[in-house]
Amino acid sequence: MSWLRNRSVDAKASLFQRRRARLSVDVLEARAVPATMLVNDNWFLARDADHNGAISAGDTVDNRNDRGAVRVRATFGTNAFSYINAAVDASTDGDTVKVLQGAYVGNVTIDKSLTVLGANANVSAGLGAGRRGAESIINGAVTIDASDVTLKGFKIINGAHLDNPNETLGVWLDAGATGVTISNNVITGAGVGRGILSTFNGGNDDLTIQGNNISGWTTGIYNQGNTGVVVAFNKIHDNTVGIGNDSVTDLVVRNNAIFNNDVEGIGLSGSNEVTVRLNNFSGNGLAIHNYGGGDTVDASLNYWGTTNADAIAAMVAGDVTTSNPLSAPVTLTTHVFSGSDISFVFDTATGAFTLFLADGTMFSGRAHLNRHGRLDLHVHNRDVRVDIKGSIRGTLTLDLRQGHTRQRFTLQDEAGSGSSSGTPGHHGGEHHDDDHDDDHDDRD
Ligand SMILES: [Ca+2]
Ligand SMILES: [Ca+2]
Repeated sequence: MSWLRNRSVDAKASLFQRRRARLSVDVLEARAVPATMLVNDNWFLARDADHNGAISAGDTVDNRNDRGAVRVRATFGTNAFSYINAAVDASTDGDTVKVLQGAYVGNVTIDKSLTVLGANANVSAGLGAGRRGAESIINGAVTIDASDVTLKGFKIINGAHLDNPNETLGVWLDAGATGVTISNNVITGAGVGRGILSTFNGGNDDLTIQGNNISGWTTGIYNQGNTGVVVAFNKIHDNTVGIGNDSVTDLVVRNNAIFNNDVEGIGLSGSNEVTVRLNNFSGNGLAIHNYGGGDTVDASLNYWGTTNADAIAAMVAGDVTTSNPLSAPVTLTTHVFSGSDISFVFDTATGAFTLFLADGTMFSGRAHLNRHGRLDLHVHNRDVRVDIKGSIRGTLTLDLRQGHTRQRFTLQDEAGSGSSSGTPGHHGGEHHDDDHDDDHDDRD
């Protein structure tokens, strides 16, 4: 009896296992490996499958017509296309569209969660730009009409007039597109329109604009009604307004070069939780204009070309605090550590530091960073002695002695907030460290 029962149980178990096995196969099939689609403007016909003498679906094509490019080979109509929109049509969420060097005329619409890469995807065009190779040039407007889209490494010129927002645009974020990253692009207008426009009250939250060179627009970047916007490591210049912000919440503008914008570098109205830090401002009508209706803008720790308080005050309008102006321009490797009104600005490449104490005392000089990323710094003048110890990759401790009083502060690396994924094309590697905390969270 027991044998029978056991056999019966075993039979059920094995049937169950078979079902499970089949189920798990189904799951694997549903989790298709993300595909990569290639786009080129000048494919070479390597094998003419249908012998029609022209590039057609099913033919093998390669990119030997692109001088100096790494050779790729693909099947036309399957994973090789001549138009970006055709590659998007053939893709599913999570896929990558790689657009090879060349000229692409006409508007592009990205309506799936895709990573869309131009030829310079890994080379910054912004602050501390790398050496860019031949570009993937889009002459027209790019509409992003899906969440979690990455648009990276293009040269977008002129833009185009789009009927729906009734604007000339380089990149338009359609309503509801969240988690979008626009990085390492050159976005150049012909003097009108917006380089990057979010939809007013369109919920374009968690937007990252990083490593771009944006010029030649009425407004370089126009954020409208979104929450969680990071604008970092860009060059934003020669626009009427560099960055316009209406009703934006949680905006970080950091490590940008913002220059020669006719009316203002940054304009804000009705915007809250705004931090403008570690930027270089020069030659703008106004550097920052807060038109009101929102919080005071925290614009401490920027480089204004001067540390003269009156001269800096003349560069801003509205409620803007401009404390602790930097005495040297921000570079790609400038970090700021802060805690309890104390700020320590340090350039990992040059060792230049400036230390701002809460009472207005300021020290500057050079410090040695050892190859393990540890800093051990002693600063003193007649009245004050400061010892800073710790890792440049996260936390520093600061001991401050003034006469008989002694205080200890913990300073956090501010760059951990959002400016990660960095600075592709940069070899210093410091900004990868900024990812550390996020990576740790992912593992948890
Ligand atoms: Ca053919
Ligand atoms: Ca090409």
